[in-house]
Order: sequence, then C-alpha cells, then structure tokens
Amino acid sequence: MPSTASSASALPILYSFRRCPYAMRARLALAESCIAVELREVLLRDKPNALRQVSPKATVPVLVLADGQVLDESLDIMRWALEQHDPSGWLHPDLNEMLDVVAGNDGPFKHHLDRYKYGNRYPGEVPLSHRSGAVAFLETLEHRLADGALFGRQISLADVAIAPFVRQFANTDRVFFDGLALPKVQAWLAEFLSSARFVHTMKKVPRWIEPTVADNDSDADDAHRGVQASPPQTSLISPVSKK
Ligand SMILES: N[C@@H](CCC(=O)N[C@@H](CS)C(=O)NCC(=O)O)C(=O)O
Repeated sequence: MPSTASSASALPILYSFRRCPYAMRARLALAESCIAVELREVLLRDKPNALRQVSPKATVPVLVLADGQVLDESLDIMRWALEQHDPSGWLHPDLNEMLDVVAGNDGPFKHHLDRYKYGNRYPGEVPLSHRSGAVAFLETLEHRLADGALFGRQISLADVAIAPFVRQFANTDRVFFDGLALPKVQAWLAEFLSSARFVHTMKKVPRWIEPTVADNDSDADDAHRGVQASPPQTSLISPVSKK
C-alpha cells in the first residue's frame, strides 16, 4: 500500500533494477505515460539506505512522488502512471479482469518460474515439474491471445505486466521455449521484446551511488582528501515513440 515519505524532489524518484521483471513493468508504464523520473539503478545485494528508508521491505521498484508519497508495488506504480496519462488505453479493458490474469502470473506462474529457473535455491524441488506448471499458465495465455493481445487486439496493462516474466521463462531454456506448441505466446513475446518501448526501458544505466555525508559537505579540498566523485546519479526515462 502507498505510504508517505518526507523527502521531496522535483521529479519522482524510481528505484529500479534493470533486470527485475517487476521493475520492467513499472518502467514501461512510466515511459508509456511520458512521466520523467529520476532513475536510481540499485544493486539488490547492496541496497542503498535511501531505498530502505522510504520502503523498509526494500523491494524494487519503488516510486517516490514529488509530494513524498511512496508506491512500492509495481502494479500500483503502473496504475498510478497510467491514471496520469494513458495514450494507448492500457487501462481500457476491465481492470479487475486484467488484475485476475496478472495475479495468475504473480502467484502460481512466478512460483513455478522461480523453482524452474533457480532450481539450486530450492532443495527438494523438481525443476522440471515446475517447468510443466509454468507451461500450464502459458497455455492459458495462448488461448487469451486469439486476437493478438491478452485483452483483444491492443496490448494493455496485463500484457506489459506479464511479458517480462514470460521473457524470464523463455530465457531459462530458449530451445525448450521455442519448441513449445504455443505460437501465439512466442509471437507475442517476440513482438514485445523487439518493441521500441521495451528496448528503450532496458537501456543500461550506471548504478546510483548514494551520496555520502562527505559528498554533501564537499568543497574544493575534497579532491585532496580522497573523496571520490560520484558517477552521474540521474537518468531520465523519456517518452518513447509507439511501435
Ligand atoms: N510485489 C512486489 C515484488 C517486487 C520484487 O520482489 N522485486 C524483487 C526484484 S525482481 C526484489 O526487490 N527482491 C528483493 C531482494 O532481492 O532483495 C512488486 O510487485 O513490486
């Protein structure tokens, strides 16, 4: 649930991790909505204190709005962004129906995906049986994709929320994925991955370096005291053209 934080910034701040599928969906919605943010790329194994302060659960993505409000669930960020501006109607299909389908992704599919992809982290689990469980979800998507997208002909919040996870599944064993009798899912994923919006939001950005007290108090003598200059700390997501 959104909460509030005291810090304020001219632009909303997005804590993100480039390869996180939850962060991908948030970045995609922000780009679609033409909302510029200060993008703070973090390392999950070395999270900045600033992230923990605004969201103690410290998952990414986290969006801190200019008024200090904190959104620390990817779907909340998507909905907030699209409520500001939704040029392609990603919120047009019935929201509850979309959220139901996304729940199948975030729940059972993600459960199976983790145990298939990271088998060594789950002793006693059988990765291949989780692969079958994940395929069962992909089969439900195959039926939904009759008209090209999960809800009709145009992509919506549901497509954008789910595709980053299907990408992870496909990348785990590309030969297996390509051999599945799921032509619509395969074509849908290929189109998503080649879209300008996805390529744009996957651009590599330098890791955000949290300012230290020394940085805040920096003066001309810092160079002589060994205070290192930080790499660029902000990157903006700019609007992308529609494909
Ligand atoms: N329900 C959250 C899940 C976010 C999530 O679990 N993100 C992962 C990265 S993909 C994370 O931050 N994990 C914490 C960690 O690895 O320490 C959302 O939708 O935003």
